[in-house]
Amino acid sequence: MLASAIAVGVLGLTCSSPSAAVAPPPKGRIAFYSDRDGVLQIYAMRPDGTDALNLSNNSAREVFPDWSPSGGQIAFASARDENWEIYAMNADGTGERRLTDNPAADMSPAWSPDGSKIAFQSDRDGVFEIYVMDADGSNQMRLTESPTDDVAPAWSPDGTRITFTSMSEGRSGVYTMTAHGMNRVRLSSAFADDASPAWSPDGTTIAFHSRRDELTRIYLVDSSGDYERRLTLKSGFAPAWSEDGSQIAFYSRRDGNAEIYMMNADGSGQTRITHDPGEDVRPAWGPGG
Ligand SMILES: [Ca+2]
Ligand SMILES: [Ca+2]
Repeated sequence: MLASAIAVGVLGLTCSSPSAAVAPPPKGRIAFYSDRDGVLQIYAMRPDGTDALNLSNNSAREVFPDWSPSGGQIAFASARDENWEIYAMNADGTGERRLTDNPAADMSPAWSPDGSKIAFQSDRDGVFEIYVMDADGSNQMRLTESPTDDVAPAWSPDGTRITFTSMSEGRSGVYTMTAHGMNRVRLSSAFADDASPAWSPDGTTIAFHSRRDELTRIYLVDSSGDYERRLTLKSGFAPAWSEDGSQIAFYSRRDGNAEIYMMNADGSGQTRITHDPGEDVRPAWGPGG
């Protein structure tokens, strides 16, 4: 009797622990880009992978979506003008407008937390540097001046700092600087192709991906530069936080082709949310999530 009660207890634990790892129903919409319809385009879907819509709907390549803080608009980069330019559109794909007009590659837009500015990368002055402009494309200004590439800007939630990827010490590393381009600091400890940083909504942590052995995986580092830890054992790229900070979307080729996944912010509950033979990459989690 006692033995069977213990057995039931153990069985009960075994049954309940997988469900304990499952994330609560996620909110918001996830934008990403994919070649599922032949050419790279911007899509948005529910966090369960349903209702995926082609928003940019163009014959040119369109990549790197980023939501405005209100969720009403999406900035992205488009090759429709024969070189990369930054565009913005309403979240339903209407109202497209070009924000940059430059023969160089203008890419990786990142909306500031107050919605007034967009940081981006451009090689208009030779190598890639980080620039910032007003959200209507005016007042374009360079923030970095480094002999090697500085790319992939992302803002701190209070808008005072920008994290980015730089090649300035030989291999790519995760750095931060002030929103005016000052006080540049390297955060990640390894010279291991650390890239694609994303600041947590509470400001304490930066997620990024790094190739420290045979796989590129997702890591966290405190925004002070301390306490690095690995979140994924399988491959993972381009982490993007949900608005409440409880979950992280990313992409991985762990199942054969690039798909979007999500997980809890502690790395548990990793779940695939796209199921398409195309390349589904670079998620950006809109507000509400
Ligand atoms: Ca351009
Ligand atoms: Ca896919």
